[in-house]
Amino acid sequence: MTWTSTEKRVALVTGVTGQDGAYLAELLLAKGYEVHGVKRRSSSFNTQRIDHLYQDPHTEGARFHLHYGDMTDSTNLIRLMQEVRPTEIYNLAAQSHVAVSFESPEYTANADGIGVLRLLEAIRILGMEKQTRFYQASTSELYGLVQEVPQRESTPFYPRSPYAVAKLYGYWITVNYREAYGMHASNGILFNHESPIRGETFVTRKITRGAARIEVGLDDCLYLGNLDAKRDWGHAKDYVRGMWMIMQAPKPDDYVLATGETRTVREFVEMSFAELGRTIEWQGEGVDETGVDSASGKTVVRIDPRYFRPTEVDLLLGDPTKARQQLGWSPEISFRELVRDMVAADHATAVRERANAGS
Ligand code: NDP
Ligand code: GDR
Repeated sequence: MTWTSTEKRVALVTGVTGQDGAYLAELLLAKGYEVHGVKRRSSSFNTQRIDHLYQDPHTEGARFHLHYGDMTDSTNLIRLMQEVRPTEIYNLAAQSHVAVSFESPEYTANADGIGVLRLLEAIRILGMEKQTRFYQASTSELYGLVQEVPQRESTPFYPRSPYAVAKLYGYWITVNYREAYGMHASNGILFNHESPIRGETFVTRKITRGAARIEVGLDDCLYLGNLDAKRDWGHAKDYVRGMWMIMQAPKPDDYVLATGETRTVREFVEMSFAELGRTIEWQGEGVDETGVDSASGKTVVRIDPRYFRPTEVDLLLGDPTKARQQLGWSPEISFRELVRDMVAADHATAVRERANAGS
């Protein structure tokens, strides 16, 4: 299956309302694709991240379309696929919060695990195995309990949460359909990637938003869980470019996308406050550890054990050599630029919110 430059490229993006979905839709539209996004019905607006891409479907030449759908509804997915007949499917939809997966394990398994099977089966039922390429949003969480550092494509998996176990199924069913039916189906094993539009309950955004709100006086303190966890954090813009590159490879395969650097949550806190001109001093130990703003002497970070997970992933550090060598992918945005980008955006929002609160 090779593409010619005159062929119409039609992408179906599940999870289009999420962080990666929004950046990927933007990228694909810029490349001339017709983009169909799948969004869930919700009682309030859930399209804030893609509102700037909206095109009135009545406009001639509109290339961005939204459809209602859900990863737990196979009839819906089959019908959507039949209607859109995508040349590329990016499966980004998932209950993506690791801590939440301990609260809703069955739903997470259904959406994140069986959901992948539903999409792959839809391709098969419609006889589109040779026309449609498939990307599965796999994750560094698959590595879980440390087996090898840095983690690469050959590192054994040891998932540590219902989320990671569900994603393990998604990973292997993608490999299996590739081998069984000759489909162009690939896994991107992506390490953590963040941005100003990252969900507010993931630790990076929670920190940059919290620090910004403390800076402008909207909040006093930020409550966090395990400060010792280490993550390989990159910028989502670099990673959606990597997803697209994986899909353009002549042969389907599985690739790690990572920066090759790792930092603790504690370091992320320090860097974020430093962007706002503050220095954090750590005092105490364990659940009594606090982060004190050295200029004012105020405690701005405390531990809340509620944010500890029943089983934790202590250390993630990826080796993206294969993606660099075979795809020519490497991240372009540094860790410092990532933190700066996120803090600047959250600071601007906090300043606006303070002004609104006062008016
Ligand atoms: P987000 O949580 O920001 O977005 C998830 C998207 O999935 C949202 O659009 C959400 O809709 C949608 N969704 C959730 N459940 C369903 C469902 N049952 N049916 C249809 N849509 C659903 O995640 P990210 O953008 O950060 O991540 C994208 C994908 O990549 C996910 O699969 C995630 O697990 C994976 N991943 C992410 C990494 C990261 O660091 N960001 C790293 C590795 C993998 P709604 O907006 O309505 O909630
Ligand atoms: P993660 O991201 O679990 O790696 O999954 P998250 O930002 O939630 O946690 C990273 C680390 O920070 C620790 N932590 C906290 N986490 C949250 N959310 N809130 C806190 O208050 C807090 N305090 C400390 C966590 O324990 C953890 O060690 C993300 C998701 O995007 C997944 O979908 C994706 O697959 C992986 O990244 C790669």
